[in-house]
Amino acid sequence: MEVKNKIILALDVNTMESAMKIAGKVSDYINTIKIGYPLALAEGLESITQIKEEFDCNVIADFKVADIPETNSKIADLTFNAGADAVIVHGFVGNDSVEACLESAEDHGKDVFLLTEMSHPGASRFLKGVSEDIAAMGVEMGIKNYVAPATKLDRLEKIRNIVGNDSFIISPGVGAQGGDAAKTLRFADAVIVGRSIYLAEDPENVVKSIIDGIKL
Ligand code: O7M
Repeated sequence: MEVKNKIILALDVNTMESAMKIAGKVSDYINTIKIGYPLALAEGLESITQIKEEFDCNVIADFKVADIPETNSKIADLTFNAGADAVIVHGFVGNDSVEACLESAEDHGKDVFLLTEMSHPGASRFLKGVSEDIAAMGVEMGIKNYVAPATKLDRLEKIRNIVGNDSFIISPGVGAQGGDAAKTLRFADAVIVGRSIYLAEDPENVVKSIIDGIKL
Protein backbone atom coordinates (compact mmCIF):
# COMPACT_ATOMS: atom_id res chain seq x y z
CA MET A 1 0.00 0.00 0.00
CA GLU A 2 1.33 3.45 -0.93
CA VAL A 3 0.95 5.63 2.21
CA LYS A 4 1.49 9.31 1.48
CA ASN A 5 3.89 10.98 3.94
CA LYS A 6 3.99 7.70 5.89
CA ILE A 7 1.03 8.84 8.02
CA ILE A 8 -2.24 6.93 8.44
CA LEU A 9 -5.08 8.87 10.06
CA ALA A 10 -7.00 6.88 12.69
CA LEU A 11 -10.45 8.39 12.29
CA ASP A 12 -11.90 7.31 15.65
CA VAL A 13 -14.73 9.83 15.77
CA ASN A 14 -18.41 9.12 16.31
CA THR A 15 -20.12 11.00 13.52
CA MET A 16 -19.80 11.12 9.75
CA GLU A 17 -19.97 14.89 9.95
CA SER A 18 -16.90 15.08 12.16
CA ALA A 19 -15.09 12.39 10.11
CA MET A 20 -15.64 14.28 6.85
CA LYS A 21 -14.55 17.57 8.40
CA ILE A 22 -11.28 16.22 9.84
CA ALA A 23 -10.41 14.14 6.79
CA GLY A 24 -11.10 17.19 4.62
CA LYS A 25 -8.65 19.30 6.60
CA VAL A 26 -5.75 16.89 6.09
CA SER A 27 -6.55 15.39 2.71
CA ASP A 28 -3.74 17.29 0.95
CA TYR A 29 -1.23 15.39 3.09
CA ILE A 30 -2.88 12.05 3.87
CA ASN A 31 -4.12 9.37 1.46
CA THR A 32 -4.72 6.53 3.93
CA ILE A 33 -7.43 6.47 6.60
CA LYS A 34 -8.03 3.83 9.24
CA ILE A 35 -11.69 3.37 10.20
CA GLY A 36 -12.40 1.32 13.29
CA TYR A 37 -15.26 0.42 15.58
CA PRO A 38 -16.06 3.94 16.85
CA LEU A 39 -17.07 5.28 13.44
CA ALA A 40 -18.33 2.00 11.96
CA LEU A 41 -20.55 1.21 14.95
CA ALA A 42 -21.86 4.76 15.12
CA GLU A 43 -22.48 5.27 11.41
CA GLY A 44 -22.40 1.79 9.89
CA LEU A 45 -20.19 0.15 7.28
CA GLU A 46 -21.44 2.87 4.95
CA SER A 47 -18.85 5.13 6.65
CA ILE A 48 -16.13 3.18 4.85
CA THR A 49 -17.89 3.58 1.51
CA GLN A 50 -18.49 7.29 2.02
CA ILE A 51 -14.94 8.15 3.12
CA LYS A 52 -13.53 6.21 0.19
CA GLU A 53 -15.85 7.91 -2.29
CA GLU A 54 -15.28 11.41 -0.94
CA PHE A 55 -11.48 11.31 -0.61
CA ASP A 56 -10.49 8.58 -3.05
CA CYS A 57 -8.10 7.31 -0.37
CA ASN A 58 -6.92 3.95 0.95
CA VAL A 59 -9.24 2.77 3.71
CA ILE A 60 -7.95 0.28 6.26
CA ALA A 61 -10.77 -1.26 8.30
CA ASP A 62 -9.55 -1.81 11.83
CA PHE A 63 -11.94 -4.50 13.00
CA LYS A 64 -9.23 -6.55 14.77
CA VAL A 65 -10.98 -9.62 13.45
CA ALA A 66 -10.61 -12.46 15.99
CA ASP A 67 -13.22 -15.16 15.56
CA ILE A 68 -13.58 -18.69 14.18
CA PRO A 69 -12.73 -19.00 10.46
CA GLU A 70 -16.36 -19.15 9.28
CA THR A 71 -17.27 -15.94 11.11
CA ASN A 72 -14.04 -14.23 10.09
CA SER A 73 -14.90 -14.93 6.43
CA LYS A 74 -18.25 -13.19 6.81
CA ILE A 75 -16.73 -10.17 8.58
CA ALA A 76 -14.00 -9.83 5.95
CA ASP A 77 -16.43 -10.22 3.03
CA LEU A 78 -18.75 -7.52 4.42
CA THR A 79 -15.81 -5.20 5.07
CA PHE A 80 -14.35 -5.58 1.59
CA ASN A 81 -17.78 -5.27 -0.03
CA ALA A 82 -18.17 -1.94 1.76
CA GLY A 83 -15.06 -0.75 -0.07
CA ALA A 84 -12.23 -1.25 2.44
CA ASP A 85 -8.83 -1.81 0.84
CA ALA A 86 -7.56 -3.79 3.81
CA VAL A 87 -8.76 -5.32 7.06
CA ILE A 88 -6.80 -5.68 10.29
CA VAL A 89 -6.87 -9.20 11.73
CA HIS A 90 -5.70 -10.51 15.12
CA GLY A 91 -3.05 -13.20 14.92
CA PHE A 92 -3.56 -14.83 18.33
CA VAL A 93 -6.64 -16.70 17.06
CA GLY A 94 -4.39 -18.91 14.92
CA ASN A 95 -3.64 -19.68 11.32
CA ASP A 96 -7.06 -21.05 10.26
CA SER A 97 -8.87 -17.91 11.39
CA VAL A 98 -6.31 -15.68 9.70
CA GLU A 99 -6.38 -17.85 6.55
CA ALA A 100 -10.14 -17.26 6.26
CA CYS A 101 -9.49 -13.50 6.05
CA LEU A 102 -6.66 -14.01 3.56
CA GLU A 103 -8.95 -16.04 1.32
CA SER A 104 -11.61 -13.33 1.45
CA ALA A 105 -8.97 -10.69 0.69
CA GLU A 106 -7.73 -12.68 -2.28
CA ASP A 107 -11.27 -13.12 -3.62
CA HIS A 108 -11.81 -9.35 -3.44
CA GLY A 109 -8.30 -8.29 -4.53
CA LYS A 110 -7.71 -6.65 -1.14
CA ASP A 111 -5.18 -6.86 1.71
CA VAL A 112 -4.89 -8.19 5.26
CA PHE A 113 -2.80 -6.58 8.01
CA LEU A 114 -1.80 -8.99 10.75
CA LEU A 115 -1.81 -7.51 14.27
CA THR A 116 1.14 -8.86 16.24
CA GLU A 117 1.72 -6.95 19.48
CA MET A 118 -0.29 -4.00 20.83
CA SER A 119 0.74 -0.55 22.03
CA HIS A 120 -1.03 -0.24 25.39
CA PRO A 121 0.61 -1.25 28.71
CA GLY A 122 -1.84 -4.11 29.37
CA ALA A 123 -0.69 -5.92 26.21
CA SER A 124 2.46 -6.95 28.09
CA ARG A 125 0.55 -9.52 30.12
CA PHE A 126 -0.68 -11.79 27.33
CA LEU A 127 0.25 -10.60 23.85
CA LYS A 128 3.93 -9.82 24.46
CA GLY A 129 4.65 -13.49 25.13
CA VAL A 130 3.21 -14.65 21.82
CA SER A 131 3.67 -11.71 19.46
CA GLU A 132 6.94 -12.94 17.96
CA ASP A 133 5.30 -16.29 17.28
CA ILE A 134 2.34 -14.48 15.69
CA ALA A 135 4.76 -12.62 13.41
CA ALA A 136 6.51 -15.91 12.55
CA MET A 137 3.11 -17.45 11.72
CA GLY A 138 2.43 -14.49 9.41
CA VAL A 139 5.70 -15.11 7.59
CA GLU A 140 4.87 -18.83 7.23
CA MET A 141 1.49 -17.83 5.76
CA GLY A 142 3.07 -15.43 3.26
CA ILE A 143 1.59 -12.31 4.85
CA LYS A 144 3.30 -9.07 3.88
CA ASN A 145 1.44 -6.48 6.01
CA TYR A 146 1.76 -6.15 9.80
CA VAL A 147 0.77 -3.94 12.76
CA ALA A 148 3.29 -3.48 15.60
CA PRO A 149 3.57 -0.84 18.37
CA ALA A 150 5.26 2.57 18.26
CA THR A 151 5.26 2.71 22.07
CA LYS A 152 7.63 -0.26 22.44
CA LEU A 153 10.43 0.24 19.94
CA ASP A 154 12.38 -2.80 21.14
CA ARG A 155 9.32 -4.96 20.38
CA LEU A 156 8.74 -3.22 17.05
CA GLU A 157 12.38 -3.89 16.10
CA LYS A 158 12.00 -7.57 17.02
CA ILE A 159 8.86 -7.88 14.89
CA ARG A 160 10.67 -6.15 11.98
CA ASN A 161 13.53 -8.63 12.25
CA ILE A 162 11.08 -11.53 12.07
CA VAL A 163 8.93 -10.27 9.18
CA GLY A 164 11.90 -8.93 7.18
CA ASN A 165 12.53 -5.73 5.31
CA ASP A 166 10.27 -6.66 2.40
CA SER A 167 7.21 -6.62 4.69
CA PHE A 168 5.13 -3.51 5.36
CA ILE A 169 4.65 -2.53 9.01
CA ILE A 170 2.19 0.11 10.18
CA SER A 171 2.63 1.33 13.73
CA PRO A 172 0.10 2.86 16.16
CA GLY A 173 0.88 4.77 19.35
CA VAL A 174 2.52 7.92 17.97
CA GLY A 175 1.47 11.13 19.71
CA ALA A 176 -1.23 10.65 22.37
CA GLN A 177 0.24 7.32 23.53
CA GLY A 178 3.77 8.74 23.68
CA GLY A 179 5.42 7.29 20.57
CA ASP A 180 7.66 9.37 18.31
CA ALA A 181 7.09 9.29 14.54
CA ALA A 182 10.72 9.61 13.41
CA LYS A 183 11.98 6.95 15.84
CA THR A 184 9.12 4.61 14.93
CA LEU A 185 9.89 4.95 11.23
CA ARG A 186 13.35 3.51 11.81
CA PHE A 187 11.53 0.17 11.99
CA ALA A 188 8.05 0.79 10.56
CA ASP A 189 6.90 1.91 7.10
CA ALA A 190 4.07 4.15 8.28
CA VAL A 191 2.69 5.50 11.55
CA ILE A 192 -0.95 5.48 12.64
CA VAL A 193 -2.02 8.70 14.36
CA GLY A 194 -5.43 9.41 15.84
CA ARG A 195 -6.10 11.79 18.72
CA SER A 196 -3.12 14.09 18.13
CA ILE A 197 -4.69 14.92 14.78
CA TYR A 198 -8.46 14.64 15.21
CA LEU A 199 -8.60 16.35 18.61
CA ALA A 200 -6.31 19.19 17.54
CA GLU A 201 -7.64 22.68 16.97
CA ASP A 202 -5.65 22.74 13.75
CA PRO A 203 -5.30 19.17 12.41
CA GLU A 204 -3.54 20.34 9.25
CA ASN A 205 -0.83 22.00 11.29
CA VAL A 206 -0.27 18.85 13.38
CA VAL A 207 0.09 16.76 10.24
CA LYS A 208 2.56 19.27 8.79
CA SER A 209 4.65 19.20 11.96
CA ILE A 210 4.72 15.38 11.97
CA ILE A 211 5.91 15.50 8.35
CA ASP A 212 8.62 18.03 9.28
CA GLY A 213 9.68 15.84 12.24
CA ILE A 214 9.98 12.80 9.99
CA LYS A 215 12.20 14.68 7.54
CA LEU A 216 14.67 15.86 10.23
O1 O7M B 1 -3.25 8.00 18.14
P1 O7M B 1 -4.31 7.36 19.00
O2 O7M B 1 -3.74 6.76 20.25
O3 O7M B 1 -5.47 8.24 19.26
O4 O7M B 1 -4.94 6.18 18.15
C1 O7M B 1 -4.27 4.99 17.87
C2 O7M B 1 -5.09 4.14 16.95
O5 O7M B 1 -4.41 2.92 16.71
C3 O7M B 1 -6.45 3.76 17.53
O6 O7M B 1 -7.34 3.64 16.43
C4 O7M B 1 -6.22 2.40 18.14
O7 O7M B 1 -7.39 1.62 18.14
C5 O7M B 1 -5.17 1.82 17.18
N1 O7M B 1 -4.24 0.84 17.77
C6 O7M B 1 -3.52 1.14 18.90
O8 O7M B 1 -3.58 2.25 19.43
N2 O7M B 1 -2.71 0.17 19.45
C7 O7M B 1 -2.55 -1.05 18.91
O9 O7M B 1 -1.79 -1.86 19.44
C8 O7M B 1 -3.24 -1.35 17.74
C9 O7M B 1 -4.03 -0.38 17.15
C10 O7M B 1 -4.50 -0.67 15.85
O10 O7M B 1 -4.61 0.11 14.95
O11 O7M B 1 -4.73 -1.95 15.66
C11 O7M B 1 -4.85 -2.41 14.41
